[in-house]
Amino acid sequence: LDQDDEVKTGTGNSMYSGTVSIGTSGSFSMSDPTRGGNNTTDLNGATSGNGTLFTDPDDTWGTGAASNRQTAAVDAHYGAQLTWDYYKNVHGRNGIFNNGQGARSRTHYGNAYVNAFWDGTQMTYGDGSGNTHPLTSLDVAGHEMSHGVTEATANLNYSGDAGGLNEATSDIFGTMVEFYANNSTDPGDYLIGEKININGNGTPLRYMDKPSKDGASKDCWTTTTGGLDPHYSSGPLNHWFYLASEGTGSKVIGGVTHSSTACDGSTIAGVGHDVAAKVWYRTLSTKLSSGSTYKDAREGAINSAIELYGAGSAQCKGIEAAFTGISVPA
Ligand code: ASN
Ligand code: ZN
Ligand code: CA
Repeated sequence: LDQDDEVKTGTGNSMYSGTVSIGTSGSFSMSDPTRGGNNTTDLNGATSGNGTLFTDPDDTWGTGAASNRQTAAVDAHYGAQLTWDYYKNVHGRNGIFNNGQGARSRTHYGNAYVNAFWDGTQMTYGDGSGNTHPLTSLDVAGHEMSHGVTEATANLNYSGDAGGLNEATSDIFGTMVEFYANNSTDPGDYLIGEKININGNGTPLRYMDKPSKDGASKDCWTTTTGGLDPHYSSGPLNHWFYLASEGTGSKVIGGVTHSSTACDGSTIAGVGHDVAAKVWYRTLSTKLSSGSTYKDAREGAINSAIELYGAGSAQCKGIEAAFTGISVPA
């Protein structure tokens, strides 16, 4: 271990998650040797290149305000860290590629860029525009990096039913990273992007309990679902995940009142988000492939639940009932 690779723990003043501990190294770089070398760079408005690795003389980073350019980096680095830890500690996955290799997170992409993306190799975050804050919240980071996990496993297409399964997988694990972080400032809530004010009016980007609340996503699967933009055909699987986890009815989660109903009006008892996520990770990594459909997802998830919990288990019944609850037939 070179002196400059020495493992350090920095203090980050994040925008969305309060004061957090972040993995750093040397004296001091925003590069995390304990997580495959996950590192965070400053594009400083560029739209290409690797950016410049963030460094700091005292290992205390950011101020919590977007005006300090380290702040977005703290959130991005923390998001990569929590996503790494979630996949490692919950699913035994060693990084996005399951090879121990970390990834770069590039911040301050372009000018007033209102998006974030995974490009097959690395994460990139825009600063937002107008009322929209930097796109570096925990659920967005978990969402984008989970596109990498999907690519490295089922490799779901980005069109047809598979496109919706792809997008929903990112929302599911983005939400699970939020639950895993257990951060009181940004609790798990089955909403996507509630922190970044992407619509400028305080509403989130997506709602898993009732996806149609965004005005475009579908709650229930039909034969026309696959023709939609993947961000809308994701609705039924997001709804499945909520129903499988929490069941039908009304409850407050992460300070948000959710109310979910099954498409056929049935009553569903949730089996908890940890079970639903375990089943979905197994489905993604062992049952699905590029052209998979919602029907394949149902069959794969039921088989995964049988393997994990046994046929006839309450978990298996809940997983199956939730697929019926989004109108995916047997
Ligand atoms: N933020 C978007 C997403 O992950 C980027 C894209 O259009 N693929 O869905
Ligand atoms: Zn996405
Ligand atoms: Ca959220």
